[in-house]
Amino acid sequence: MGSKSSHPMNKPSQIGESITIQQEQSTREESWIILGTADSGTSTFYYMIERILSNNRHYSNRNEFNHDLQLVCFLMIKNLWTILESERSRIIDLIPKSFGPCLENLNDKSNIDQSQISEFDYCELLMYIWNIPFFRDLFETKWNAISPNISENFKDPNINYYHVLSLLILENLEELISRIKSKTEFFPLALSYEITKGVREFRYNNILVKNAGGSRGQRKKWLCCFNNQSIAIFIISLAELDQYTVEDTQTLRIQESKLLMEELINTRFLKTARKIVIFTKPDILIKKLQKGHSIHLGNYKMRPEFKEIINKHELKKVVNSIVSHYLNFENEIEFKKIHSFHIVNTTELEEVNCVMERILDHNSKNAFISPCLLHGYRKPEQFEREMQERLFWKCREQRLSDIRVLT
Ligand SMILES: Nc1nc2c(ncn2[C@@H]2O[C@H](COP(=O)(O)OP(=O)(O)O)[C@@H](O)[C@H]2O)c(=O)[nH]1
Ligand SMILES: [Mg+2]
Repeated sequence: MGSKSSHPMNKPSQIGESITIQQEQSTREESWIILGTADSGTSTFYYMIERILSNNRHYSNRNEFNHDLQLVCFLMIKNLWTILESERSRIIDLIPKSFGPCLENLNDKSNIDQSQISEFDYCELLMYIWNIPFFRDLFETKWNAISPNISENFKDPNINYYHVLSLLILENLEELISRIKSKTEFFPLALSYEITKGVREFRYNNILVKNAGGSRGQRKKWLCCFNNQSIAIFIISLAELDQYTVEDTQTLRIQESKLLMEELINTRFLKTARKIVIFTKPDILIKKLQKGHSIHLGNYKMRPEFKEIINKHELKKVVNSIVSHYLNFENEIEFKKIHSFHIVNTTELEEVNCVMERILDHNSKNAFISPCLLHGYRKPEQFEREMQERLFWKCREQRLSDIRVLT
């Protein structure tokens, strides 16, 4: 299965054969495996494609959404408490007494019963904390200082590896707030952090999809699920440019993912699998570049797929150099082992859907490029934030005129 000679498209074509090909493709057993280093976005991609393939694209009721929202807000605050450390009590002093029961569950040692989560209003509490005047500056300062090398900052033996990993949920704190404010449907669990241990799978008709945990310890279990894979999806975070691995404080994530990716494209166990590379977190990459991060991975020829990418903060150049760093475009033999690549914000169902359509169309090599990278594209809340920022700078520069608009 999956070998080139057995592919129906390789047979000489005959009139009337196209229908047979389609039928053959839709009933043929397929096995997909989703792999990546820890925090690359594999669980999120798996979660989204499970929703898409099982036609579960919307919450069936408000309670189900509320449960997931409260859970993610709870996890955000719990992890916030860890990074705020001594500043935590300063915040707690400002929280109204009515949030008392919520706060009790956030004690270091308490563990909340997930079935009861909807009885608490962690969403309201998170919004309250977010609106405390000094909170955002405090959070930004702390987060910028610790997030590049997160395990170096938490060497305390009482905080284990998985706890440190889950702190990375805070990367999406601002995004969660903006989605709550937008009052439109979204999937809170896609912004959450789930630790995958071992291999899990779901089946949809003839497709079996597997996801394996990506931390160093978990990777030992990968080989046992490599047999007869028709598609191997390798996930890489575009936002890892300034980060060190959670497993050790010396290795850059970008180096580790590159080595792993080379091993995977060359392993004989995946020789016949269609290999697809998916770059995640383009939205976080943009935020990092806005904050002044930079990266130089070498001079690569600009890929034609990237011509529509906006070039603010050198985004086009940065995306091109990260993608080229991984896909080794200068080495044609290696490059040919990769079927196609896509850039997707995995937390957006519609974007994952576009990628899925391309994966399901066995002949498509057309790269999906997340609209957040493209010229002229802005989500409404992004636009609002940008406008507020502009207004702020105009006020700072005292460039506001005294003209009043009469309505
Ligand atoms: N903003 C944003 N966050 C993402 C994206 N992909 C994954 N994440 C977040 O990154 C974190 C790690 O993702 P996860 O799927 O658990 O990574 P895994 O360790 O590879 O399974 C989670 O908090 C996700 O919500 C993305 O494209 N954009
Ligand atoms: Mg995972």
